[in-house]
Amino acid sequence: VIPGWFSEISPMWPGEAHSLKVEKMLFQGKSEYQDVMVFQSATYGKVLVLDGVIQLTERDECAYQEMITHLPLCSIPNPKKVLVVGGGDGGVLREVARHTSIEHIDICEIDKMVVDVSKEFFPDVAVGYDDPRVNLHIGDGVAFLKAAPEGSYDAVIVDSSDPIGPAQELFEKPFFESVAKALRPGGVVCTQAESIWLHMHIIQDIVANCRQVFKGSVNYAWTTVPTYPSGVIGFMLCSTEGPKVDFKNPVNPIDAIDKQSKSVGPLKFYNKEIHSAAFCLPSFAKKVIESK
Ligand code: AAT
Repeated sequence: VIPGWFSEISPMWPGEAHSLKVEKMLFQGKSEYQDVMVFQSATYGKVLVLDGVIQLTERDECAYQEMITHLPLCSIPNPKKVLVVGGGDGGVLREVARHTSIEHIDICEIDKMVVDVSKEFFPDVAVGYDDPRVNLHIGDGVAFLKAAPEGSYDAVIVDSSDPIGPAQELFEKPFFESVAKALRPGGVVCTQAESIWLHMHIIQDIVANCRQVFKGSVNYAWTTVPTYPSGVIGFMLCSTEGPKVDFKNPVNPIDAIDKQSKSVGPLKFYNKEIHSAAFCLPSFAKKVIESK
């Protein structure tokens, strides 16, 4: 550990630790679920850390939040009702709200401290909460989905932390089964699905489970996020039985919508070329994912 630097150390990426220079510590607290920390970094703006793991930095959060949101929402026509699981910082809400077709947004975040801290330190991210279509539920996403009415959502976005700690069950088959039940026929889910460089074994399990649960299409996409472990992160994109969803060829282009989103500024990362490119996998990953 280097004095004055934050190093992200975890058994989920043994033998390596990405470090950021700390300019100023802004918040350190302990919620019912996890350690919560915010610091000003020298080169990535403010950083939100939960249990020692970076959740977002101001500089690169766009890459993650835009992709996890628009990959699913641009893949279906006219999304109206969306559920976000996790995502307490509000960044995914900000992105969902760009879609003018959306009528109702539920968010189920387990930790109220994440919401409060984000509103205090990350106003450009937590701006997502300002949209009147947003309904915040504080609670466990697993329980929320079990109780959700059947067939009610067009899309579910699972913006979850890593599977050590409160998010563990969000990576397991029973959770995917309740997601599938809560979606309408031909509805879509996009879940945070870790790194092809570090977590091929986890990805393999997620893919195997999703192929059993989701009877439409099952795809893996990925993006670059410099402050996430190994610099990349992936998403599992699946659809339920019903109208076919071709994730690689978006049917709901964001270009027109983007020009309208004056309050939050234009998209910084997502575009239609990067949407399709996100599904191109390196050979080693393709071999494992497509054989599952
Ligand atoms: N958008 C920032 C990126 C995140 S945030 C993940 C959120 O999921 C956290 O706010 C956490 O409190 C919440 N969470 C964890 N478990 C649950 C649960 N069971 N139900 C509801 N919300 C939950 C993800 C960063 C990925 C990091 C990659 N290394």
